[in-house]
Amino acid sequence: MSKVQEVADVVIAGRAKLAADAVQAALDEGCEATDILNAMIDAMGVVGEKFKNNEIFVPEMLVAAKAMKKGVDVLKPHLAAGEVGAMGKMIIGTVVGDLHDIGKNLVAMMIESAGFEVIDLGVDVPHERFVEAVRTNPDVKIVGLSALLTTTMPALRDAVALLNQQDFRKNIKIMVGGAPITQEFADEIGADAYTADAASAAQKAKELVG
Ligand code: B1M
Repeated sequence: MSKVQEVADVVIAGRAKLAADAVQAALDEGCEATDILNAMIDAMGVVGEKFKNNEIFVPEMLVAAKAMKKGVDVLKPHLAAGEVGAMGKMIIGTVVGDLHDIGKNLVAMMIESAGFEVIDLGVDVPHERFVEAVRTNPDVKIVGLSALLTTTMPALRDAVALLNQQDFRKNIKIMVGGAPITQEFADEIGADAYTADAASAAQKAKELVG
């Protein structure tokens, strides 16, 4: 079995204690960091399918997420490249009611490696916190909002609506993403940009401030 496949299996099985070693072994064998990352993202897709089919439940999803995080910690230095802060500041968070943070963390990591200073507000972020964060960081250029549940799409809409009402709106760009989000939805709610994955989020962030 390939070392990359072993990483995927460790994540699917939620074996958090083995994840760091499995990723390190794949790197030592010369596997590309992005291939290892993509294998872990695909593994979370498998976990999601199993959950949907009632083969596993929330605790198993949770340990898979923990395993992925341990793996990403090892990968991070191999993925990050840019000079932190050179491109400006970005605020990012997962909207209120939503606890999913792996995708948001990957987006933050890739955007940081594209040269931005990232202020991460975490998960379950009330709309007003996004506004407050811009007020305390008036030099912020981009606000990124993540939503992973169809049930938190309305929260994303409301958070963007609140940001759109602010006097500082003309100074910031709003970027949205997450599995249920589409370009059409982003346009409908008045966001400036949507991207489907972390790598294109970093690319888009550079375009938005360029
Ligand atoms: Co939850 N969960 N979960 N979950 N979970 C999903 C999302 C689900 C699709 C699983 C399924 O049913 N197949 C489903 C949602 C269904 C729906 O909305 N239609 C679901 C559900 C139902 C739930 C609960 C309601 C379960 C329950 O309690 N009964 C519950 C909700 C809790 C809450 O948030 N209030 C819940 C809980 C959890 C855990 C806490 C156990 C755990 C999260 C742990 C954590 O994040 N720390 C969890 C997990 C792990 C998942 C799955 C399996 C994996 C999510 C993930 O990390 N994916 C997920 C199934 C799946 O995704 N297939 C599932 C990997 C990650 C890299 O991808 O987050 O999509 P993703 O991020 C991508 C892109 O979306 C994009 O770039 C990222 C990187 O490429 N992106 C952006 C994300 N944000 C962006 C922002 C941008 C741009 C791009 O700009 C700002």
